[in-house]
Amino acid sequence: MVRAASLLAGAGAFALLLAGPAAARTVAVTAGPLGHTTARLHMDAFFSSNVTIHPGDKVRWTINGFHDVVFVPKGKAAPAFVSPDAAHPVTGAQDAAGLPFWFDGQPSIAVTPLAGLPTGGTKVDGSKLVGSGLAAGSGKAKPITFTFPKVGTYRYQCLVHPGMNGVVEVVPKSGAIPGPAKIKPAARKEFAAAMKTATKLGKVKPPAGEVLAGNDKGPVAWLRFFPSTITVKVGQPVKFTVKSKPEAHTVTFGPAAYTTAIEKGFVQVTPNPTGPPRITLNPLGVYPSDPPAVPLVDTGANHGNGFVNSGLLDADPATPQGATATFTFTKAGTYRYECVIHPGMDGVVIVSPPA
Ligand SMILES: [Cu+2]
Repeated sequence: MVRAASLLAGAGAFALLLAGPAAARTVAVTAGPLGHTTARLHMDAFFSSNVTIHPGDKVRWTINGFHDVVFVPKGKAAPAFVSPDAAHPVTGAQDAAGLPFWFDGQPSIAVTPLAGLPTGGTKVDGSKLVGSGLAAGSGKAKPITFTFPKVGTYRYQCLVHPGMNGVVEVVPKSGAIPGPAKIKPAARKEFAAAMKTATKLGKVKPPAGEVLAGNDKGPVAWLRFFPSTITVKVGQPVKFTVKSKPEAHTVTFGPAAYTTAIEKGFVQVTPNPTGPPRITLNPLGVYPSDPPAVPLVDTGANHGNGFVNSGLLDADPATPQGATATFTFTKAGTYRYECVIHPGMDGVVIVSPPA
């Protein structure tokens, strides 16, 4: 009632009232950036993150990036995006020299089915978890549409990117809701603010001898190494750090064809005759190339072809992996590396002879 009364004071409300009982509407939201951004800049946000609709209306999410849309009922914990699956150990993980990697036989890293697969139908009423699932591999995700039959406040999130949240407010039919003329500019305004933050974050300069993997804040996620080329001497350590949430990265050295193949097959879907397919992350990408206690020393010939990998790194204390990896190089040369999670997130370490 308060809502309706206060709206009567505004001219906009008058127009809404004249429109009378409208047919069910579909409101558009984008998961990820609203259109084009600078290369290597991504956004872990919904634009607009807050929409208001009437019961029976729909919201349609365009998925721009690796995101899902998951409504968790109030009071229930959100499922983790990935977890170790000891029942399905890694098998057949061999390096280019034909030797098994240390993680052969370790648990596979599985995407939680609730995060990876469509769950709970397309009606959101707060009674159960409803999730869009993810587009596996490099396939582009289809838009997802959910219907909201009941008045209420429905919070949702992307399980891949902690902190990427949104709200769908469903107000009674008597309550006014913003029309298309307001919705698009609101999303554009949020996006413009995010672009401003991105420009600032993109100017980061880490201390000498260090590389920052990504730089995130709020909706902004830079999928870049800062700096992307670093020069060190033989034996001088290079420290790679993921300082900010939510993006995870890897620092993966080796021949381009080899590391690119890991990147292309980063999300693996295995058919399962007794249930939904299993979705796992490529063990060659997520596990460090060498056991955790072994320093990452690049000789140019590791594992038969120069493969040295940090494995997953992130700044989230809730995950088992760390946020830093330090590499040293025993020979002068140019060493290319990439993050096998994010295509195009590449860098170079130039190693000069010792002084
Ligand atoms: Cu990355």
